Amino acid sequence: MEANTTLFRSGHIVVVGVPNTGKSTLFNSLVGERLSIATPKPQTTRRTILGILTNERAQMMFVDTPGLLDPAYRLHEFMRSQIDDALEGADVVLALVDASDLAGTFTEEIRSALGEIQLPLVVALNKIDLVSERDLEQSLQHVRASLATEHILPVSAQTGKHVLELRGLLERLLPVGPKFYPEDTLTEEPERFFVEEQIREETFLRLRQEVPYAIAVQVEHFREEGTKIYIHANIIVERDSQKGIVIGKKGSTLKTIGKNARERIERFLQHPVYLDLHVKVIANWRKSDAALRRLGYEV
Ligand SMILES: Nc1nc2c(ncn2[C@@H]2O[C@H](COP(=O)(O)OP(=O)(O)OP(=O)(O)O)[C@@H](O)[C@H]2O)c(=O)[nH]1
Ligand SMILES: [Mg+2]
Repeated sequence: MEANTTLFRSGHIVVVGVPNTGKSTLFNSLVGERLSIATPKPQTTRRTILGILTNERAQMMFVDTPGLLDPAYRLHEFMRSQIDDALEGADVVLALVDASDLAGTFTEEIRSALGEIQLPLVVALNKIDLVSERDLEQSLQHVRASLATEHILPVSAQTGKHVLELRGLLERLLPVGPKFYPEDTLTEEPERFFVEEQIREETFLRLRQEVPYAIAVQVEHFREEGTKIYIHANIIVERDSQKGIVIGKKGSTLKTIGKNARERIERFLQHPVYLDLHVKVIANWRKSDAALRRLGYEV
């Protein structure tokens, strides 16, 4: 037996919190790769995403989830079930609250939900770059007084402040366990999924009000053609009027979305891409089980 051997740790760290608290931004920062899309609009994330980080001591399987919400559509029920499923497989729960909006993100309902968690619980007060030290101190006291967990950390997912400390703490809280994935595995999702998400992110950034919420993206073809990867993708909307908005005057909006999305995808795939984007209507897809299944939201 070697002296001084520490046991290898592994497990799922599930990131939860109300919409827009910065879960996906923090998840990306913890994993060290921009795997999950993050935008200023709430309810950006629709399904769980796995991001794996392996070092000599541990394999950390981070799971990003959609923001907790009251389901208004079948799509929301899918999002809700994604959170529940993720929590079932969790070894550690990382709950986010927004330090610049404690009242909106650390509600009575959230406090009682967190109080019921039987697993190691870490609460990250995110967006500390937006608040004064005095306000932060008060917020920390409030959160400490409301929850039994001793693991409460201020962070900024955006600037990276305290993210390494947070990662170290999460690693120590994992149970002893084996390596589930080869060391260089980053995720389980296929490349197509990330392509769809990057196009969807662009629609969230470009389009206003309800339109992004009525959008799904589906890659139809993905193949190498000469020196480029040829991608044919459909932007799905619910109504003809939304189709007009996505296309824009003389196609200008779709052109901008396409150009920006292509650049993102090229960075992600590290390869030149030809992106062939189309807009299609599937009437009320958010309410139809059959359409949701077709679009990869298994309900
Ligand atoms: N100033 C500041 N902004 C942040 C920080 N973390 C995230 N944000 C911003 O907050 C917004 C929401 O971030 P997301 O990571 O998409 O939040 P989310 O919790 O994943 O949101 P949903 O997927 O909609 O539930 C984005 O505009 C981020 O850039 C932070 O530490 N500081
Ligand atoms: Mg998100």
